[in-house]
Amino acid sequence: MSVIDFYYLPGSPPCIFVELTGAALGIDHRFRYHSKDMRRNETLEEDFIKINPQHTAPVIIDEGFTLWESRAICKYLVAKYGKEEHKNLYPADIKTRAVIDQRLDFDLGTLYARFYEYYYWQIIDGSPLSENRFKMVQEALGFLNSFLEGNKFAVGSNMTLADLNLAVTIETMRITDNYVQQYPNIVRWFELVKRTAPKFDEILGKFGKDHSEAIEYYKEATFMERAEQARLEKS
Ligand SMILES: N[C@@H](CCC(=O)N[C@@H](CS)C(=O)NCC(=O)O)C(=O)O
Repeated sequence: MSVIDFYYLPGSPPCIFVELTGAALGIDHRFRYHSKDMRRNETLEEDFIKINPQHTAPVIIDEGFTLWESRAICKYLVAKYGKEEHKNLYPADIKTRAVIDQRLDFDLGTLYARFYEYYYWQIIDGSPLSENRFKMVQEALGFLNSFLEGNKFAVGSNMTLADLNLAVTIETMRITDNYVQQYPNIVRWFELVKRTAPKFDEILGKFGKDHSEAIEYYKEATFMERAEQARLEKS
């Protein structure tokens, strides 16, 4: 049985999406985990930059094939390791697949992107939380709530990669400040994904703990302040 090298960052939403996909495919036991801790600037180390010049996690190396970007990784894992019973995660049907891609792109470019702009900048450079940015998050949540109207899952009646990806974003919002509660379709759907996705509670439980620890760490000094500190120590 071949191993899949999995470079991840504790408390990172895109890494958790890959982990959930691995569990849904029943291949998570193949993952050889390499933790890269941002708090120690480990993503900027030379060995990691050689693997991924963009220095982001997740990254997988599968039989010599290197890939980063969580959505690309998850599609690859389904294509390579999905058995018949896993095909619904990213089915071959062109239209179904196109709508799954739409939802994944919606998360990448709108839902998670807006949450990132709103929430993570306070950790990156100390910017205060902005009312206007929060409104953009609320608008995106409204979009998701409307996509779920009349749909069991994010795309039709089966759980797909779109559900795993979106559920990680929603969980990240839930553990930081639970304004998601105001969107009834999201609440109903999230509970269903939680019950359906293998190892959801176990994986997300660990994620919550790691995420909170990272947030606490950056409360003392922002990411940029710490990066500058590290740069001065090196010079
Ligand atoms: N769009 C990328 C985002 C990856 C990303 O930004 N990862 C962050 C952690 S959440 C990271 O590795 N940051 C460390 C760095 O940029 O050095 C994906 O979905 O994989």
